[in-house]
Amino acid sequence: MSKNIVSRFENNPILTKEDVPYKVETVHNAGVVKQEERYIMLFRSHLDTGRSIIGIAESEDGFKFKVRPEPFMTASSQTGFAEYEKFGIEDPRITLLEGTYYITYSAYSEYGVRIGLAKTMDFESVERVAFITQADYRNAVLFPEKINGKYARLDRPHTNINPWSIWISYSPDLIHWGQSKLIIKPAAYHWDEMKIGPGAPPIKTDKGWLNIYHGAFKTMAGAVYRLGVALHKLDEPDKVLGVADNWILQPEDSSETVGYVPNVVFCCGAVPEEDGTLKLYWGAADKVLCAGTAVIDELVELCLSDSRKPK
Ligand code: BMA
Repeated sequence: MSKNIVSRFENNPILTKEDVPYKVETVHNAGVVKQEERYIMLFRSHLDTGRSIIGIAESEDGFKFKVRPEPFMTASSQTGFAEYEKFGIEDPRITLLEGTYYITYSAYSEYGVRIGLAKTMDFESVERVAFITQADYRNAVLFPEKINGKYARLDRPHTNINPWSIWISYSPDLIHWGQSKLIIKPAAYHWDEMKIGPGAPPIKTDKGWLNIYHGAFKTMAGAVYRLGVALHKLDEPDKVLGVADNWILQPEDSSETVGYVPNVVFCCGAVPEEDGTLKLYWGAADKVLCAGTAVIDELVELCLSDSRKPK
């Protein structure tokens, strides 16, 4: 059943390096939002140094994107930010929160990887706000509204003791974060046993917050990255109502199984539509960008009916 839960767009990949008017080696992990009637995408590209920058593309239908002539964000030269972004910026996620678009991204430097927060009102200019973690964290996604008077986020810290898991934290101002808790752990000898991390920013549904996350499974030929879903209680998102036992998408098409890093589908964004579907975007094999659709109620149902314990 889970195999067909996501329908791939027939003309995948939707974006490749050939579509980018400046020199890049890849187009992959991307955050996407719908702004009035247009879709805005922020996507990661590797440069030939192996370091990453973030480009911007626009679309009317959510599938056919046109890339703007200049990148949207590159490693900062601003005091306070530059020394932590020297090795590049990766994997942008976008959340519309109180009328502002917030962007979380992974900032790499010799000191490790940490989460940067930036904001824009219009996707014309962008302003860095702060680093919101120390090293080593990746995959931070903001909830699109305050919950019980606080901002909330999911993220994934690194540790050698426990398999890398999904945590929640809260903040009064988006800058200072605390009340952190581990809420979902990889399941032993399962598709996501090696590590998991948040994917798209949480999507509000009647039954809870839908969390589309990635999970990795170690093989003799490297890790296989798949996507899964979990549901969190609306007014208490650290309570996980269910984690779907099976993945919703795995590498199958040749663009997903062969590329820069084989066997990867990696999600940083999904757009809920008024008709109850969502558009899902994933970096395929860390080389190109693919898209598909799913029915939100079906994803929610998987979390509730075919679920396993969160930890
Ligand atoms: C993760 C991140 C992602 C990447 C994935 C597959 O650890 O680095 O940006 O897409 O690995 O290589």
